[in-house]
Amino acid sequence: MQRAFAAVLLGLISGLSQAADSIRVYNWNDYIAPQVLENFTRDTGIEVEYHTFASAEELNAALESGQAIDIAVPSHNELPTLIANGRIRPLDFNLLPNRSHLDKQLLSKLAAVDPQNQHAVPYLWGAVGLAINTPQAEAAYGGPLPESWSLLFDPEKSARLASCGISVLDAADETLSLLLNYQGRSLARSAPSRIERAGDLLQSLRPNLRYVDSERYIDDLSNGKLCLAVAWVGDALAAAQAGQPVRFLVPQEGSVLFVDNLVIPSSASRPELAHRFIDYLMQPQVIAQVTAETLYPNGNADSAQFIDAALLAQPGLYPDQDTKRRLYPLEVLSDKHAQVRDQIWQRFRDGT
Ligand code: SPD
Repeated sequence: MQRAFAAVLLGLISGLSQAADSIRVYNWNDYIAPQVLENFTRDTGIEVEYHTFASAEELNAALESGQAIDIAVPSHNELPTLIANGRIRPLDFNLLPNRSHLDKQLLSKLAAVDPQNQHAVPYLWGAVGLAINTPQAEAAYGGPLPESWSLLFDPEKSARLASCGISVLDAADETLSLLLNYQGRSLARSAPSRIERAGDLLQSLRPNLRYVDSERYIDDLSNGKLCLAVAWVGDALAAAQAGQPVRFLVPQEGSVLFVDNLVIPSSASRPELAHRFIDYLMQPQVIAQVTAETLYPNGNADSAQFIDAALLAQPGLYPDQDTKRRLYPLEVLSDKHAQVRDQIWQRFRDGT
């Protein structure tokens, strides 16, 4: 698959310890233009040992593993905990002249989770929604589909779609937040007992789901093997680009928005080279290339001129005003809420 140039290394062979000028990068799967990494090495002489992860949990495990990581890409809601636990370093703005291209409004919103934007640079962002293979889903459902999360969260409705394949992201924050929002509540402000009841509902949906996974669904959507998937926007648009009749829907009840950020972990062994990597990605024409490849919007105010007009106008990529009104940022959870979330999620994801 063109987008999924899979995990692991670019430029270095596996097992080789970090060379004189090399950095180790941990990014989400399908979240880079491979050409950009090659160009970075060509232009700077810095090799990139590139790893991917598919869930926030995997990233946290890597950050806690003790290995040196020079660049990581956590979502905005993870930043307060990473900062409080000393897992990421303050950035040196003097080494980041291309920060001037970043969207100021986005930076001011991010300052709520990263005071004065000291630790994080917005990379890509986007909405969560439903990726729907309309012909398959309507055939299984028996008619037109409501533009609603009930397609998933109402057990009777999702049972009707089970035969053509439903998947859910391995993303506890997103899924629980969406379910509570569908129920008219907020995950961060709900009592643990209510979240546990939401967990029971999730568990009751399990027989209707093919799997809980954030990587496999990209290929399956693109090959017509799923008719309904909870999706991050770019992954859904990739299926449409692959020629499937897949649309990306932000349901009427609303949905969550995430901002993923470039950060330098405390474990970094080459922080100065990590700054060069971040600054390289902040060049408008470079991040435009990443958006074109991944189909995720970026946080760079000057990049639009480098993005093909047809792509910019593609429905869903940059949400329109009406859709924006229905989006709310992924919530930051207290330790207590995070604990309840983890218990519910493990049971749900593993189907136990
Ligand atoms: N293909 C993976 C894209 C990752 C999108 N961001 C995930 C945000 C999780 N909170």
